[in-house]
This record gives sequence, C-alpha cells and structure tokens, in this order.
Amino acid sequence: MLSKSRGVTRLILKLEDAICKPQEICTRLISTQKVIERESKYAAHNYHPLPVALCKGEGAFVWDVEGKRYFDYLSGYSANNFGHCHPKIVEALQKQSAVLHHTSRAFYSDVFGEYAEIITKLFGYDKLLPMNTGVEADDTSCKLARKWGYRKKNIPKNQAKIIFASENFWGRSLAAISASTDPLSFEDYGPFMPGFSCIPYNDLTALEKALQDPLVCAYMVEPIQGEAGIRVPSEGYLKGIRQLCDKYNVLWIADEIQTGLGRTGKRLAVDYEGVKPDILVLGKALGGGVYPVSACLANDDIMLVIEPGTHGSTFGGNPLGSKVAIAALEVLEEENVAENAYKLGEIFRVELRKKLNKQIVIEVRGRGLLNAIVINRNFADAWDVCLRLKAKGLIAKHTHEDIIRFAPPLIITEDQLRESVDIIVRTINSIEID
Ligand code: IF1
Repeated sequence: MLSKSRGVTRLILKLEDAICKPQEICTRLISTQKVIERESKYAAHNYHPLPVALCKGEGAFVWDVEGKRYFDYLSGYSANNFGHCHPKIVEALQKQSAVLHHTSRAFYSDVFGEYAEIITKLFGYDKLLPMNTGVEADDTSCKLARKWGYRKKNIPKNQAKIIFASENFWGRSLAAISASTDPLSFEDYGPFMPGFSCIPYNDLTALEKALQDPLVCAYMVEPIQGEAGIRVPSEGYLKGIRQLCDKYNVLWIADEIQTGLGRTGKRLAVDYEGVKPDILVLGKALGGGVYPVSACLANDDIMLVIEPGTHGSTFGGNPLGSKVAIAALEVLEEENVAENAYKLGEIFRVELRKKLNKQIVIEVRGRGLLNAIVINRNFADAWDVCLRLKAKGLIAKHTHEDIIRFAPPLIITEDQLRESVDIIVRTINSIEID
C-alpha cells in the first residue's frame, strides 16, 4: 500500500513540477495564441514553428507562457549543448558585457588571444579564424581552401572546385545553398556559386573519382549529416576521406557545427575514427547558446594564405564572444559533457529500439545525443508526432516528413533521459494502427 501511495505522490509531484502558474515562470503575461498572432503579423514567415511559445529555460527544460514545462529535445538546433542558462556561461556573458564587449579586430583585446590559444591547443591546430554564425565559418573555410588551392596547389586562378556531399546543409547564404541538393534550400535563389558540386554521402568510390580532378581544392562534409536526418556514415568513411584527401592533395573540411563539442558522444564526431580534418569548422554550442560564435581551425600552411585585409568580420573574435566561448569549452571539458552524451545516447537508442512499436517507428539511429527516429508514414507523420509529444511535455522538431531529431542538452541527467524515453514511448505507442 505504502509503495502505491508513494508512487501516486511522486506522480503528483511530477505533475506539479510540470505545470507552474504562468506568473511564477514568465514575467510577461501573454497567451500562446497571442504570441503566434503577433509573430505572424510582424515577422517574416520563414519558419513554421511548433505551436508553443517559450518564455524560460533552465538546464534540459523550457517553459511556455502558460507555465507548462517541456523537455527540450532540439537544444536550439544543438546550440544549447550545455543546457539553458548554464550558470558559468551566463556569468561569463554578464561579466564581460559589463567590461568590454566589442572592439572589432582593428585593435587588439586582452581576451581574443586567450581564447585563440585555448581553442587551438584543445583541438590541435596552429591557428583560429573567428567568425559568428556557422554559415560564415563554412564560407570562410571555402575561401581558405580556394586560396590555398591557388597559392599551394597551383590551381589556375578562379578555377578551383569544392566537392560537397549530397543532402548537405551548411546554412542559408547564397554560397551554402549553391552546394545544396534540397530544393527547399535553393529553389528560386539562383544563379548559384560556380565550382561547387556534390557526390553521394558515405561513398568513397564516388569521392575518389571526384578528387582525381586536379582543380579540386577541398571536400566539405559533416561527419554525421544533421538536416539530412542524422545519417551516420559506415565505419571507415572518415578514415577513407582522410586517406583520399592526402592521396590527391585535397583539403578535408569537416563541418562539426552541429556534431561538434560533445554532441555525438565525443569531443568531435571525427574522433570516432581518430582522424583529423585539414580545416575544422565549429559553431552553435561554441557560443554556449547565448552568443553567436563560430570558428575555423587550421594549421599555418593553410591559415596563413589569408593575409591582413583579405578576410574579416565586424564581430568575429570580439571580447564578449571570446569569453563566452572560453566558458563553453571549460564546461565541455570540466563537466565531461561528451562522456555523458555517449553514455546516455546508448541508453536512449537501446530503450527506444526495445520499447517503440516497430510498425510505427522503423528505425532509431544516431550517435551520442544526436539521434533520430524514422516513422512509418502509413501510420503517422513526423509533425503530428511532434504535436503529440508536445502535449505530453517534450518538444522536438522533425527534419523531414518521416524523421524526428532528438537532441536534448548534453547535461541532461539519466533520470531526465529515462523520463523522456517514457514520454516518447507512451506517445508513439498510443498511435492507433487501424
Ligand atoms: C535553419 C538545419 C540544423 C548546420 C551545419 C552549418 C550550419 C548549420 C551542419 C549553419 C545550421 C541550423 C540552421 C537552421 C536549422 C538548423 C539545422 F536543420 F537547418 F540543418 F541544426 F540541423 N553547418 N543549422 O546544421 O549555421 O549559420 O545557422 O549558424 O537555417 O533553419 P548557422
């Protein structure tokens, strides 16, 4: 009897936990409907958000304006690897913003060099080129590779080629969409960047064929494809890229903007095969989820082809972003975030594979805490499942009609993860199969 009443008590406590009075959580009293209407009226319709209006975040949780709590299983597209409002990161932001937040690199600052030393030593490269958003850093890596191609590989001027993987995603700029194979990304935005072409992902034969072209200066690829639907390549693919790029004197650009900084259960996704790209691109969580910070890392023989005045950015390497990035990297290392993601990712995939109705969910895949489920479209679509999950207190986002990405903050606890698994299993297994 005692255990039953304790179970009921625990359930009541959980419910109370999940539903607070709005004014306890959000300082501004506004309804979800009002938020949606206002955004629709005054903001571009370049997104179709899940109908939830968030006003507070803490750790692995977010709250909506009605005071309802959710597990955050998107983490701001993996920018919030270290959770919402991590004290160390918020403190770094608050302190530096009250001292010296921006100077431009027309002048030196006391913080940028400290950050550059920390990040280059941590990842094992000679130099950092700081940018802000992921797409800027990826674009920078293409400029680096092209200039290296002309200066070091003697590719004839303006003829350098860069190879990308089909279904890549590296941002929304004209250069990035020029590499895209997704019409949603490139339709009606032409004309496109010359010298860009794609080969199938996870295909070393296709890669070797492409790299035999002496005009090719680089191959840019995500070690695990995010937007494509969390596609994990075959064992040996990353090693194969390294070998082929060495063989044909081509630079390997690894876009770890989404997979990096502990997300896949290692510091970097390339660490699963112990290989090192020529240019490492980081972003998202590098700014701790509180400030846009991105980075290109490379050794001197590549990085020094860029001379003063030939590349830059107003905010790149500013003191505020530098301080926040230092705090984010300290959290990554001091709180063993990657190890936690590895351990909990194993539990997450094993439990879902064991408990989910296999008629409804045909695959569970991923590494660390970058996972996805593939839904059988005969029984449900991803958007509908996301709405059902939201009703049960977990918000996630689909990447295609049949794929839902599950990417919680990497600081989530095992208890919280198991509670999330329970929500996902109960929600999906309750879908009627007529
Ligand atoms: C949107 C996706 C994720 C990225 C990789 C570079 C960038 C991204 C591997 C550019 C950005 C974001 C952009 C956001 C949605 C989100 C996304 F679904 F689009 F693909 F995370 F998976 N490389 N990804 O994933 O970084 O310039 O945005 O800082 O545009 O809708 P950014």
